[in-house]
Amino acid sequence: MTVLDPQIAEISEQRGKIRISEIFGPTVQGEGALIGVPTVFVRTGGCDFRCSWCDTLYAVDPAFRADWKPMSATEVLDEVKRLSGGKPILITLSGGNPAIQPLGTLIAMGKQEGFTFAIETQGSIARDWFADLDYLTLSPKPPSSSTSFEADALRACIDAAQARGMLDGPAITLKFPVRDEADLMFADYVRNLHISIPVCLQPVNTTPAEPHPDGVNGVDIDGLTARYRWLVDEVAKRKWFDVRVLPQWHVHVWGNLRGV
Ligand code: MET
Repeated sequence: MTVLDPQIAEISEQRGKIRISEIFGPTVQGEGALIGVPTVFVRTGGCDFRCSWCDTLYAVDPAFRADWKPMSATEVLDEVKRLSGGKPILITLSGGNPAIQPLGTLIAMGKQEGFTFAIETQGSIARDWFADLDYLTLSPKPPSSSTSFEADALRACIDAAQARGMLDGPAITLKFPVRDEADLMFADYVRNLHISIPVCLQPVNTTPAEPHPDGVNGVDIDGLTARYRWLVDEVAKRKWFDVRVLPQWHVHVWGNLRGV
């Protein structure tokens, strides 16, 4: 009798499956170009980055790995349908870095049934299924995140999304979290590498893990509002009239609460 190594058994069982941290909604997208749009979030587990101010460590830190459930595309879509009452809705793929996961089948299956797809990713890993998305948010991480930026990887993401031509691919946005002057300079540098791509700037929630006594569910709302005002002043001063300055509206409404 051949006994299959349990680890190998687990790997072959999980092949093709998507590691899911959480699926929730319907709610609205709280930030970026699709702010306010009704959506169901599919949050995957695992990330190639570890940002200093990460607001979703439970989907990033391997310490939470046991909470990430391998699911097939059919299982994910069934759960989204259960939440949406069977009605097609925008599915927002986030993470972690969802680009790590095998999401091509889910996107193809969902589109056949009328669902639309957006993804939130840092732009470090390009996938050919980016071309099948409706919306691609690329969020390069600035110096305050303490991660390093690879211009070639970001370009590869844009090229993958536009592989069938610019007009056939997803609507792309560059979304920059900004904490300080150095982050602003970074955003300016990167946006100038891709001048045709619309830009959103948003203040960073710098204390996602340190509850603030007077805030909304632990968030320093006054601090965020002050950073938003600073960002508007900077954009005005620099005459960046082609960018959008947006809050992380979900943080103002729900704080760091999960599942909203
Ligand atoms: N990693 C993705 C991004 O950078 C998802 C949100 S960040 C936790 O946009």
